[in-house]
Amino acid sequence: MTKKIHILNGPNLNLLGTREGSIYGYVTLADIEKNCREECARLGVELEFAQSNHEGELVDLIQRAGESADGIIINPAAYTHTSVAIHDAIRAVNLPVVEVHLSNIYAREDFRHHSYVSPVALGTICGFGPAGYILALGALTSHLPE
Ligand code: CA2
Repeated sequence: MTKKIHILNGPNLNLLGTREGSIYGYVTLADIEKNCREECARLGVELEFAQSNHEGELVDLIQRAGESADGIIINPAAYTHTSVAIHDAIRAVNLPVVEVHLSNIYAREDFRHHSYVSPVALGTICGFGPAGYILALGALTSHLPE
């Protein structure tokens, strides 16, 4: 059966490409989605792509992925550093999760150095900009059983 991956994006990532270009670059979230769709077609996997500014909605999206997806890629954005709810939701769904950050969170402010998601993730990719999503797709699909 065709594998299905959900890519979830947290708060303010809808603003990508419109401001803070010196930190996050000039690529929009729509550009990232397009690149991910092309990569998924190449890899032969189905993709659902979503963004929310709301913690509870991200929890709902993780639970929904738990019902139908084979794996999750998530950029939890600021909730990375604050959300026990997202940590618990990832634990509960028992799916492989790859955490992605555009920036290198360890080269930034101290408050970004801790992630509530990393301990429940298969792995984390950070600092490679939008290419991180493509790297995560490769890492996750190669981890999924045939
Ligand atoms: O580097 C990443 O991908 C982050 O997850 C981005 C989050 C930040 O809180 C994390 O520490 C690292 C912020 C996303 C906000 O994106 C914006 C984009 C354009 C303008 C303003 C914010």
